[in-house]
Amino acid sequence: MNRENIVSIQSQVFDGFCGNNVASFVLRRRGHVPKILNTVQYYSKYKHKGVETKHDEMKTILSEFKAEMASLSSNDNNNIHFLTGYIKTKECVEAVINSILELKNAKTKKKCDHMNGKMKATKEKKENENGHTICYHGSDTIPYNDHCIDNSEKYCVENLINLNFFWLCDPVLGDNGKLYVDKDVVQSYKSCIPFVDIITPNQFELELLCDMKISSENDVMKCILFLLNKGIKLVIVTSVHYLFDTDHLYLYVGFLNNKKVVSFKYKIFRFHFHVCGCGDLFASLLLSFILRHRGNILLIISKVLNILHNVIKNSLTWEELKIIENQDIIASDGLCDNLIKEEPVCV
Ligand code: PXL
Repeated sequence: MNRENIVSIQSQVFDGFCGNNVASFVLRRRGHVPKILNTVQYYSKYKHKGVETKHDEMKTILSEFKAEMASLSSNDNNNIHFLTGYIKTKECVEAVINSILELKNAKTKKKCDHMNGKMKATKEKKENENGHTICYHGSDTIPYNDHCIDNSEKYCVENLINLNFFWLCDPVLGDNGKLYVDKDVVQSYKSCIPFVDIITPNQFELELLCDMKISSENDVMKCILFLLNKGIKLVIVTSVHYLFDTDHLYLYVGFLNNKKVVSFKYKIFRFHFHVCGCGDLFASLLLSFILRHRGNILLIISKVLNILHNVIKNSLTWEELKIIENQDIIASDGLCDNLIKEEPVCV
């Protein structure tokens, strides 16, 4: 049986929409059953008053999850997907990283044991049948999906990341030059980069992770290349603004294809809407589309941007994202209106 375990580790607020207040609603409304770990319980995204989950408490919950995953039969395909967002302290980021890595190692080991068991059984069966040994070549590849019929087959998300286990890390650090988390969290994220599968920084977060100021497309490309070289499979820079074009934001996506960097950009109309939570909405939608739609990552990003655009457009007269009121758009396939088309970026 294929079981989906989405673990969303983010903030929770008493009032408003950010972190898990967005992700838990979005994922459930789209038919997932996420496991939710709240890193803080604040009054709101603007008033960081309240309680912070201690790293030991986070470890306790994650250890229980690890034990539960370990107790399951290796015949069951327990897919695990981590979605991480706002984490306030270095100790908590490190507790999360360690748990993700332990689970990943345990899953890899279980899979190997399972394959070895299968190989042994097949070998014995063949020996019994034929009286001699036949070499068995096990396959551990993810099957192609029938969405991959267009000529962008090479951009299929299932070819870029292992859909049985991945970590989508939204490295929530801050925006527009302002940090929301402890300063030393930046270093923790830098050290976990090699273990992340998908990363979704905004411009400020990208600058912090790569120690570089971004003022041109060339700078963005240098950062994307830096992250890909460290081992990240899919880099999505969610919002870059340039002084020469204040009416638009740019989203960049980069990944490796036959060891070459492939990069595309999306030119997005810029609403004058300065409400946090849009990044959280983007990341949770992205996770859902990757799992449910699969196929061409460029099309997935277009659909997610389309939903985001419509939710923001319908929230403009308020000081908050209208998540509940736009639930049908959030649950949709993202195909209404015109999709923003990607443009190739030459590196
Ligand atoms: O949207 C990012 C975010 C998440 N969680 C909390 C925040 C913010 C941004 O301000 O304050 C608590």
